[in-house]
Amino acid sequence: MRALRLTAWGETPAPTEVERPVPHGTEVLVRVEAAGLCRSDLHVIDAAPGTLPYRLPFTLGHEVAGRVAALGPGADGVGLGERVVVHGPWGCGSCARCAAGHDNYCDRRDTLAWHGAGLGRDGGMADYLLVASARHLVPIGDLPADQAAPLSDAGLTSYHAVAGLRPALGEDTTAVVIGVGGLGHLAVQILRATTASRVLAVDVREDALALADRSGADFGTLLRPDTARALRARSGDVGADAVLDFVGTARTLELAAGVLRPGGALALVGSGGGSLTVAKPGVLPPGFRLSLPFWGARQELAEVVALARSGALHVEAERFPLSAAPEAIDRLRRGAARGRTVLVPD
Ligand code: FEH
Ligand code: ZN
Ligand code: ZN
Repeated sequence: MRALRLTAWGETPAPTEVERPVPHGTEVLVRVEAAGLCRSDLHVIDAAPGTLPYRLPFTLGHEVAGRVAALGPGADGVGLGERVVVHGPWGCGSCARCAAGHDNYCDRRDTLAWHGAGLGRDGGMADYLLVASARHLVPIGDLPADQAAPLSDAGLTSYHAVAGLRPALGEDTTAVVIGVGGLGHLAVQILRATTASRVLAVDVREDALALADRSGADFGTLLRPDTARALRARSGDVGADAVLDFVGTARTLELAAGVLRPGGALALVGSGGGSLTVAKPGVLPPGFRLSLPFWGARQELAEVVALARSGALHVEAERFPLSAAPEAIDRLRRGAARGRTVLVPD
C-alpha cells in the first residue's frame, strides 16, 4: 500500500510502498478515504532529532476518515464496511483518562513514544490505517470523507476549546476567534451552533475574513494596531468574555490580553511560540482565566460528528491526491493553504 512515511527529521516525506497491515486481536483495519494535513505535521517533520519521543520511521496523518476493511478476531463495536472517523489521540489505553476516552490527557503521556495516529505511530496518510481497537472509531454515516476527516482534529480541537469556555458564553457575551484557518473557521461555526455569544474574527488575510463571514462570524477585522479598540467597540465596550487564539504568537497574545473583559477566559490553541506574562499586579484583567486545550475526547468527537451531520458544520476543505502530499505540505508551509488541506489516496 502507499504511505507517507517520515524517515528522517527535517526531510519532507514522500509516498512510498509499504506492506498493508493485517488486524489481530481487537485491531481494526480502516481503508482510508481522506486524511487531513495539519500545521502540527510541519512541526513533526521539522523537529530536531531527540525533541519528540517518536521513533522513525512512521506514517504521518492524524486526521483520518475511511471505511472498516477488516476486523481482528477480537474486534468488537464496529462492523465491516462501516464508515468511520478516527479519534487520533492514542494514550496508554489503560489509565483512568484513557479508559474514559480522554486519551488526549493520558496520565502516562510522558512515558509514551507517541501521541497518536501519525504522531509516532503509523497514521492515515496512506491507503490503510490500523487502529488498536474500535474504541478509537466514531461512525460517520454518509458524511463525505473530506468533511469528516477534519472533524477529528481541526473540528475536535476547536470543539474542546469552546467547551471549556462555554460557561462564559451566555446571552450578550462576546467571543473572539484569532486565526481563521483550518481550526478557526470551524471554531466560528461551533460557537454559533453551541453558544449564544456574538462571534468576532481576526486574521491577517482578507480571504480568511471572508471565510469567517461565510462561517457565520458577526464581524471580522484584519490584525492592526487598533484592533483591540475595534473589537471592544463590538462587545458593547466591555471587552471579550472569551478569546480563542489559534495562532499563539506574541502579537496575538498581546491582542488577546488587551481585549479580554474582567473575568474573561483565553484558550491558547496555536503553537506560534508567543508567551504571556501572568503576574499580579500585571496587564491581565482581574479574573483572567487561561486554558491550553489539546485535541479532545472521543465523546466530544461523536458530538462534533453529530453537529456536522445535522448540517451545522461545513469544512472548507481543499483536496489533494496522496501522491501530491509534498506539494500540499509545501503549500501549507508557504501559508497558501485555504481552509483545511485533505489528502485523498489515489
Ligand atoms: C498533535 C500533536 C502534537 C501537538 C499538537 C497536535 C495537534 O495537531 C492535535 O490536534
Ligand atoms: Zn493536528
Ligand atoms: Zn493513558
